Amino acid sequence: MGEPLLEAFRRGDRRALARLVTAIAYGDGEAVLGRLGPPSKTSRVVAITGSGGVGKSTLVGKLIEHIRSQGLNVAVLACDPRSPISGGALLGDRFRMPARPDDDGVFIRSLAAGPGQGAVAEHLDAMIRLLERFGFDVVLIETVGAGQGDTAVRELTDMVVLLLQPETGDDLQWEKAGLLEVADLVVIHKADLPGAQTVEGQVRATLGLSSRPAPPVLRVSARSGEGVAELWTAIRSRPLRRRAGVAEARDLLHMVQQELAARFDAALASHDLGLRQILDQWRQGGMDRTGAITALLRLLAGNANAP
Ligand SMILES: Nc1nc2c(ncn2[C@@H]2O[C@H](COP(=O)(O)OP(=O)(O)O)[C@@H](O)[C@H]2O)c(=O)[nH]1
Ligand SMILES: [Mg+2]
Repeated sequence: MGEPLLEAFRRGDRRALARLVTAIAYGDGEAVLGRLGPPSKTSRVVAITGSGGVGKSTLVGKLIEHIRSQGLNVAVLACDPRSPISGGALLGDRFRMPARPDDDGVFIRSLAAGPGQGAVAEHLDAMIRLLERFGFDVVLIETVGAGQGDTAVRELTDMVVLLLQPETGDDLQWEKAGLLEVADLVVIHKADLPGAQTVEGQVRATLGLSSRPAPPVLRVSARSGEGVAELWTAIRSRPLRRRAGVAEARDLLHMVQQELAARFDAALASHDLGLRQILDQWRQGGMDRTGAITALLRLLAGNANAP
């Protein structure tokens, strides 16, 4: 990753940001974070989760408008590219330009979530930290609440907002109970539809059975705008959960990995005797995995004046 690109990013160049997000999506960009240094401010990272069709994208669109009206910048990572963010006057649909392409306070990226959902979560972590370094006040993650992935999303974000909607069939009640476990805030969405009150009652009853303190339950409609401001107030009033230290430690690890790779290359290029001995032993089966790793780490640690 070239230094000019990083310089442009530090200057706040959005094309540089877009390129770095792409690099991270392809798994090439994680090392960049260490070189960018620690973030100058902390973003509020919020997952908007719920099954397909519950209105996540539409609500995210509304939230963007509301957050912008508060004078805050917002980035969105949509992990469900099948349903593009289309809500609100601010944004067009996936194939149109946003209604205000000049608005530098909004950044939206759809992430292609193939069958390998795990990889998405992996890079999501790096992307969130990149967006934080760019200086966004708020980072919204739109994601389908699909069981396993939920815990990963929970760890990466400050809070998980779970969307439920009226007219959910009885067969989904169990699934709902599982999803409720990870929710920091429950939104009964599409509150303009009949049945919202019934679902709210069911949700509160289920939450009442749990031993942990019940998360707030809010009724919201992206369509009518009801409850959007209240939702943002509820989101904003929660303490940030992510532990910044963990992310910084990972950046440090990436820096160490890069340094080791550089020293390894230098040792190879200079036909380093120690390296050759290790490689010979390893090849001939004279060293087990742990032994070889330890020997190589010792050697590279000692080559301190390499680049
Ligand atoms: N009645 C009603 N429909 C909504 C509301 N929000 C979204 N929808 C509709 O629900 C459908 C799915 O919305 P979308 O945002 O794509 O859901 P996602 O798959 O969760 O991202 C669309 O047809 C929306 O127009 C709402 O507040 N009320
Ligand atoms: Mg969607």
